[in-house]
Amino acid sequence: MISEQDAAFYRENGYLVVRDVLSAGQLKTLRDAVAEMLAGAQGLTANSEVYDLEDSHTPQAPRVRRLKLPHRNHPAFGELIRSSTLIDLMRPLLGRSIRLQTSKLNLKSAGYGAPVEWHQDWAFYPYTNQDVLALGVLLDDFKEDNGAMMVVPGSHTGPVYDHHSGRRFCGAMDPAITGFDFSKAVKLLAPAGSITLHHARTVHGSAPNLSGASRNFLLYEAMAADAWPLAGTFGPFTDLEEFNSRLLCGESTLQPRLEAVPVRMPLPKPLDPSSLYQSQKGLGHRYFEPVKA
Ligand SMILES: O=C(O)CCC(=O)C(=O)O
Repeated sequence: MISEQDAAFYRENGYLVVRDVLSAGQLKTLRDAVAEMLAGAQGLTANSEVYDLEDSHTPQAPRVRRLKLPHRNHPAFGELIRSSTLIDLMRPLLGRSIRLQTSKLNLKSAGYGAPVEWHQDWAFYPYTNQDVLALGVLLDDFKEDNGAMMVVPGSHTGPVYDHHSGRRFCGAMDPAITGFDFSKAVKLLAPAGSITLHHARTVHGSAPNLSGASRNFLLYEAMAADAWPLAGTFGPFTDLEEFNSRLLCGESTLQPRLEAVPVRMPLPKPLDPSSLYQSQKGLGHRYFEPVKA
């Protein structure tokens, strides 16, 4: 459980780092699961339902930048998000009824792992209320030079910034257009096994991994169960049974809680909406330079 002080820090700053949550044994299980999933990328010629590939990927020398939907594609990740360890961390921030939206595992490989341009998750998925967050599990140490995630404290209380380029949603904030001051960002440096929580409106991003070791980061997106999606959950909302199957604790409701929160719709869709990295290629001016292969 986190303390009342931790919850107050999260409410004020829009993020929280909880150090050393997972045991060495739990970390090993998760790292083994990553290795097991990665073995399936050998021979791939294009992105798939499970693998998001670096631009420099070849079938003989696989380079994966994201494992998609790890909670559905390996039991270790599905079990972790339903464990009381993670649920107890989220309850003080989201209330007693929590739903999972989705999960992803960003693999920043040594020397080239792809950057993630500045963005607010809320720009991708606005909800009827803003009790929405991402919980991140550090599978490796987050260090100065390995592309640790950075957040801008307090930005969750500001506007929802334009994430469009050429009038099309690209899932990234153009530094030249938004004029946003990224110098106030802080790097979330912590050992493997620590957990980060960031509010859906918090501005965040990360540089490429220039270090000699991997920086793997498992992310779950979760929200209060009475928050209903305004822009679907990566596709139109069609299936109540599926929606309710993602309840992690507490009760589902047919009465969304409405808050007066700023919203911009993530439309029209990116030309290639299959991945965050592909969508962000539409950005007019990049902040982080990817490493050339
Ligand atoms: O992996 C990272 O450093 C950033 C993750 C993120 O913001 C995302 O995947 O939406």
